[in-house]
Amino acid sequence: MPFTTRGFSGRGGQPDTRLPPGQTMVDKWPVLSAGPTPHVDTRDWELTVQDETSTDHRWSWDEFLALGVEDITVDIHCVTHWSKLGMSWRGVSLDKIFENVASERQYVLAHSYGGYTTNLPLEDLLGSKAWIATEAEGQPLHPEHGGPARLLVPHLYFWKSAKWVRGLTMMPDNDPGFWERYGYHIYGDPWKEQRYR
Ligand SMILES: Nc1nc2c(c(=O)[nH]1)N[C@H]1C(S)=C(S)[C@@H](COP(=O)(O)O)O[C@H]1N2
Ligand SMILES: [Mo]
Repeated sequence: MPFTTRGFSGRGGQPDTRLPPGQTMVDKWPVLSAGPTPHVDTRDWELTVQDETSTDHRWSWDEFLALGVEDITVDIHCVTHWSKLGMSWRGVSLDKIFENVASERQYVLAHSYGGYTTNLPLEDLLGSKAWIATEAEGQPLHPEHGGPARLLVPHLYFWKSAKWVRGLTMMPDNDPGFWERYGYHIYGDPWKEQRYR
């Protein structure tokens, strides 16, 4: 058994019932990046949401933090079979971001500094299920882990949690992002083992 009997403070009960099929627990936090780590200064950082209007929604770093940060404890599951349970994070809920966005479009393409993209249904970003995280385990997010800010969508495989996020584009269709075009599952539910197509 890969589990230990230490306490876990996150949602959803005991570690064994919190580990999706085919996953193994890790203590160390692996780094998985498809390319080099972009180094983005918070003075230059900007988040944009692009919808069907011609005007983008934009937040500077300070404007973004002023939306309100919250602390959450969640489990994360990587498609390469590791899970890290009970991670503490700080970030801005996507509900706050989308409060001021009125779009008819039901899908989102998240894009990152460095060019990475991933697609998600809008409803998976709303309802206190997803954040743009700025801290993990009590520390500002290390650049390798997506600092200064990354998407955090813990109920889907971790490739959906775009590191170095810089924008969200509203899409009428569920167009695939970077890994999805290479054969990763279009949705990526770890409890249904939606790893590859
Ligand atoms: N911008 C960007 N985001 C990314 C990736 C990437 O290569 N680039 N990799 C994804 C994958 S496959 C995983 S498992 C997680 C890894 O995050 P970590 O390096 O903080 O563990 O980031 C996801 N987000
Ligand atoms: Mo991954």
